[in-house]
Amino acid sequence: MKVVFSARSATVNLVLVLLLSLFAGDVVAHGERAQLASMRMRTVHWFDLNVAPLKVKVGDIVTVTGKFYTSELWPNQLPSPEDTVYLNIGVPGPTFIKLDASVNEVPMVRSTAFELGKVYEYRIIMRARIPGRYHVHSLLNVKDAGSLVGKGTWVEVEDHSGGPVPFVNEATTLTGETVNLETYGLGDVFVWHVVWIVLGIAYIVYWLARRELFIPRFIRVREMGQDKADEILTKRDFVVSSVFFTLTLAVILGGYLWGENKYPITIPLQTGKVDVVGLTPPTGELDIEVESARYELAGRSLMINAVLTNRSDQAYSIGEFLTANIRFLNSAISGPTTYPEEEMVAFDGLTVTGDSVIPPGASRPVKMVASDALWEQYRMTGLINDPDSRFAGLLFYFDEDGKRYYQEIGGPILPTFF
Ligand SMILES: [Cu+2]
Repeated sequence: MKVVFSARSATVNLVLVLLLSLFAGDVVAHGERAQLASMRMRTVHWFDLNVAPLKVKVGDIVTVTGKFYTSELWPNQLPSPEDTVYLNIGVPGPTFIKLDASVNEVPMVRSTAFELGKVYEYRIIMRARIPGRYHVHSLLNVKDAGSLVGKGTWVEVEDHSGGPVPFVNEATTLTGETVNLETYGLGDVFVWHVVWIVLGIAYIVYWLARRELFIPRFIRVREMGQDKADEILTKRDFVVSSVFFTLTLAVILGGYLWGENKYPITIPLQTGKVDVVGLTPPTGELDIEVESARYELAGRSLMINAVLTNRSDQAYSIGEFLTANIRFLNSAISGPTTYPEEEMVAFDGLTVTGDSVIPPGASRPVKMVASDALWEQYRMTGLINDPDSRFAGLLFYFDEDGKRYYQEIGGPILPTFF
């Protein structure tokens, strides 16, 4: 095959790319749509998310709170948070400073492990650092599985002009020294980078001057045979290489001694895990047995047939189904539960056929339909490509006093194409 590069084809390609860019929408998603539908549905159910305040100046505090439930239908092929997991915030770059975090009121500066099927309440306190408009996500970094993100909330950060005090990012070390974290040790970082880059370049320059770089030598060795490879090494090559080798070892040792001398008191990065106990979800006394579930591609809806048995002495009303960060609300039941900035909410997304209210002592077959264009918008249609077609989500229901209960429901799912 012959590849021709001509000015004409380059122009045509350029025009094509420019034309394509006309059809591209705004890029505002940060992987929240790209992740596999099954991964979003069956890993972490984030809820009650709140980010406040939404408009701040550099140096101001922003608090992120929320809860999540670790799915009992966690995909088999995905490493589980029962091993190692770290709670963090997903924003583009170091735009905030994470000051404090807690999970179920346990300080969470390090990694931890989460049991499946439990509820965790978290709080992250951070300080705005760089002006801009950011989609702030809560996220869990699960070891070997990657980041699992909650939904985003836009936060606007203005520069601190007009603020009461200039922005400072200082910390007091254990030895009582106050350091500026924006610049601390930065000079040393630059110096050491330069030292190594210079050494590396000098080595390459020597071989450039020899007019024989790596690939020609490699080819020559292959032609001569491995056993004669030593012949292409001159005495000068040997001496220069030895000097570089010795120099490298000397710089490593020198750097170590210099570091010990400049920073005599250090403690290693702490890697131990924090223990936290998960909470049991408030299920009330409602048994839910999922009989079947279907995903209707054309109708962008998930249909769940279940038998609901109320063993309490109160009536329960089905108010919400939450999956993949999308909230499907039953407008007949759920009151003003969301805060206005919340994204991915289908206010009329959940319908319950029959009756949304299960009287005390009753056992009823119920058909729940979670339907909205959000399925399409958030690329949940990829569900049909899953080799392990199952769904999961949280079902929220309320007793007569308006108290909220919830539990996870899930099971196999069948797609329908008409
Ligand atoms: Cu985002």
